Amino acid sequence: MGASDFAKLPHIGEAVRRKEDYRFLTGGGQYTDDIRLDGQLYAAFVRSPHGHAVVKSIDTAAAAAAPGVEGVFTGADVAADKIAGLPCGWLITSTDGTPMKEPPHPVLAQGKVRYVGDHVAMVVARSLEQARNAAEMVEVDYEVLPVVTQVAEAAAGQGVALHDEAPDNHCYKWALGDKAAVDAAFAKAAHVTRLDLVNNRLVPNAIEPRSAIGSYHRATDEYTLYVANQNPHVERLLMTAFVMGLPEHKVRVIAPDVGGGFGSKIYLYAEDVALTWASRKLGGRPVKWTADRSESFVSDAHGRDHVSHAEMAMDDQGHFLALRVHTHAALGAYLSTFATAVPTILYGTLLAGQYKTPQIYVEVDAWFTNTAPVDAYRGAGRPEATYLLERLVSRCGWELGLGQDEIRRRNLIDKWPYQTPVALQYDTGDYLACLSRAQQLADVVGFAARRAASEARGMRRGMGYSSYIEACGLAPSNIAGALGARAGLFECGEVRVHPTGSVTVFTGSHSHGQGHETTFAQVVAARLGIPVENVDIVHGDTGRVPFGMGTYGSRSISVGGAAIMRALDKIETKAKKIAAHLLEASDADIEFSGGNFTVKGTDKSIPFAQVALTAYVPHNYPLDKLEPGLNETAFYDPTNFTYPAGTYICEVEIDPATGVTRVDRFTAVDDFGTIINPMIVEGQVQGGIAQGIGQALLEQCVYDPASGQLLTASFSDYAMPRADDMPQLQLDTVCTPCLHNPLGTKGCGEAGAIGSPPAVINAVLDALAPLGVKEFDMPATPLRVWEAIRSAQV
Ligand code: MCN
Repeated sequence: MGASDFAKLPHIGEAVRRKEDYRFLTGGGQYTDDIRLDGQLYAAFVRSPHGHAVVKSIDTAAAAAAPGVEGVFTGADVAADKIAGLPCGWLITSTDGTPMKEPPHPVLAQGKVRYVGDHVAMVVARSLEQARNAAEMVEVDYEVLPVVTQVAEAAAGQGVALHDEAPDNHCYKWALGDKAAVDAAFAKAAHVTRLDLVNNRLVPNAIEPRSAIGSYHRATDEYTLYVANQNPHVERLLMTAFVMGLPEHKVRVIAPDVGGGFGSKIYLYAEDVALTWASRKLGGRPVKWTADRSESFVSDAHGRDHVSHAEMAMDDQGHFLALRVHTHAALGAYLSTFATAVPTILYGTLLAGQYKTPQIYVEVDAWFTNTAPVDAYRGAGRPEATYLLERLVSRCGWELGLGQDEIRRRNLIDKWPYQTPVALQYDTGDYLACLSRAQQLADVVGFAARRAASEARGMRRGMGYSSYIEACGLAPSNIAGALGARAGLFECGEVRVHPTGSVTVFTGSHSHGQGHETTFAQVVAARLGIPVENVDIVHGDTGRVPFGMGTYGSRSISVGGAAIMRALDKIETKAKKIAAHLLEASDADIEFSGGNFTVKGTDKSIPFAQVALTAYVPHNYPLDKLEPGLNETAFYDPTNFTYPAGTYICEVEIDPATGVTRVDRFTAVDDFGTIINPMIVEGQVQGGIAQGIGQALLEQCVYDPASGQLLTASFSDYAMPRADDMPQLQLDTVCTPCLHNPLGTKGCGEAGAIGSPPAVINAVLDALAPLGVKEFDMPATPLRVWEAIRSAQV
């Protein structure tokens, strides 16, 4: 079935209420911490209080003798059992052809700690309180070392070396694009716009903190790991093949209900390995750990943390000739699972944005710093690219005396497919339609009057644009492999039709807030012509789902959903053969529509449920030609990314006396191709914009540069966006269906977080321009805005 026929099916585009919400709203969800296994023990981790130190000795005697303690484990125990370090999933090759520096990432510290929160020891006891009390008794003798926490300092060289393997803390230098062509274009430019900017470090802060239970079964020599994770099959693969040296089939990873991830739960974390390993050491008793919020702040992978310089060369009409970018990216103390791909493949390739910039050259230096590891956080590389480009484009307009819309209009791509100079080929889109619709919805025409009204009240008002593009559904495996991926990027789906015609789908995608139980059921119900209630979705269990690559990069509907569509094709093909037999017609004459199999040109017809029953009660059945049963599995490896795009327009009002910035209006017009469930998509966009506004106005993860202490380690110091920080959003969509997947969908899960920060900051700059403010870095807290106004006036 083609994407255009698919879009016309019933249930597609319908705001079906979320099937999973009954469970969640009535307290029936089962999160990892809700699970209580027989004889379950509790772990507490001893974490480094220092940003950088030699571990001279660890005395575990008092802890081991404390009440209820069943085991105390250190790096020495892990090493004695030959548990390897955590692997990095993406190999980046430096411009000089050398591989990135890949220092060991131990499960428990081996002689040194490298950030506040680094794992030093694990105490396991009969109760959580006993484990925590005993953890306090572990005596660690540290020799404190100097730290380097800021990426700019790391780049400048501070004489602090985190790893012997990278004495200058440099992990790699990566580049993309034709440098000579870019230099030549700059040489003949009529105007060059330059910009320095910082992309602030963020802490993901999912509602459910990380949690895991490791459990070893002596009788079968098998392990089960329950874990709040977005990616159970990959977690299992990495843990078995790379870290513990176990056969994969001996380990089952279950990621049950998960309360948000936003990227922070894609990875294999040290705790997951330590718990699984410790359960065996303790005779098979399960070992549980759940992070408290402070622990999450110091130990979850953080996001962003870039320092960049960008330059745009233009002709005298404001047409872009070339873009040149240099970025310093922080990786933190160790390489997290996808850390190296974020500031490279997921960043540099997005720098064309929506524009016909003929030449682009980007260079990225990535550095180890004495901080928590940095990895994907909602958008992963694409928000950093969009922030840089959209800030730069608005500035180009301001410098040339062109409006933010005009500079964009002059440069927008208007023909597809479009090959960018940074490797991607956009399949389809209509960027101008998004921009025009956003302007209409945002009432751009009325802005001048609103600005005048604000000024009459002593306030400043500004409008900011951002026309983002992103690449979702990481693809295809062979190209990703050539770019350094150490895993495939397909997805797997199994469709099991039961004898009564109801269906269970097993998907390798994982839903942790995105509503897959509803939207995937809509896809299946639409294809089979059955009610949405008759379809159940199973995810997050390597013991039940054949295989999977998990959920990140807004890939689930476009890759996971496409795998299910492939399995449905196979179901339809087989079901037609069964129907042909029942209807005494040839296979080729059977049509399937609206849940009925019909002989072409006749009224002879039977329903899907009858075919399903026949498949399992094969009395009148072509047993000589066809196996009984109706159960099909498919793998789908996309041929390209999907490219959602849109224009966001933000209007802020600023009180110049206090620096308080309020987002007054926010308009988002997105193109997600065919939309399965507009209500869920709207929720995704709202959530993403809330996180983007959080980054732009409030959130900033700060390490003390002198001591390496995390200064923003709780919600008192790290401001998350709240309901009253959010304006009423004006949302709409434009639809150009994706051309290379069978649903026509493009991902929507990250768009809001990608498109919104530059819209907000461009609005702040627009508001403050009359006061002389030209530079501004996120977040626009009252103090920073007030200081910017004051320093512009001296
Ligand atoms: N959808 C649709 N029509 C489309 C596109 C998507 O109906 N054209 C639906 C999908 O079927 C799915 C939802 O929208 O139910 C999101 O789909 P998709 O864009 O494929 O994204 P994923 O499901 O792969 O989710 C991942 C994405 C990412 S990368 C982050 S980070 C993120 C996000 O989703 N983390 C989230 N949204 C989140 N939402 C919640 N509540 N919690 C998180 O941790």
